[in-house]
Amino acid sequence: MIAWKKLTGSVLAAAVAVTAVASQASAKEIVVKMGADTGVLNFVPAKFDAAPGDTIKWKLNKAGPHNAVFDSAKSADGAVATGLSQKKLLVKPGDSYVSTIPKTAKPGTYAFNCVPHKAAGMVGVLTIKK
Ligand SMILES: [Cu+2]
Repeated sequence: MIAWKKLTGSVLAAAVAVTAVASQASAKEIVVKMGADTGVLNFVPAKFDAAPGDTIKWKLNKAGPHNAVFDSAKSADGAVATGLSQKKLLVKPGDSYVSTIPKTAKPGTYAFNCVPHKAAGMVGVLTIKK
């Protein structure tokens, strides 16, 4: 009886461990600051990787207004690029919006920029990896 209880306990522990690993592998949220802490017109990070199902939280940090618009001509999948775009300008620090990478998104690079500050170099690249 004691042995059976021990066995049951270890099976339960194994099940919990598997669940923990599965949740680590599930969708993550990437926070991208719009405007560096120093006030420089940058996305931070400007280059990052994500997987289908992940979300990108675009958060106005400094020196707005900013937006985040993907260039469909410079992206692996034009329709996905359009869907990820956030054209509305954010003005207040702390304001944010979220883009969700579709489960069916084609892997590759996706170029984005802040429309008002593109010429100033506020550009970035998302790489979608399976
Ligand atoms: Cu901007």
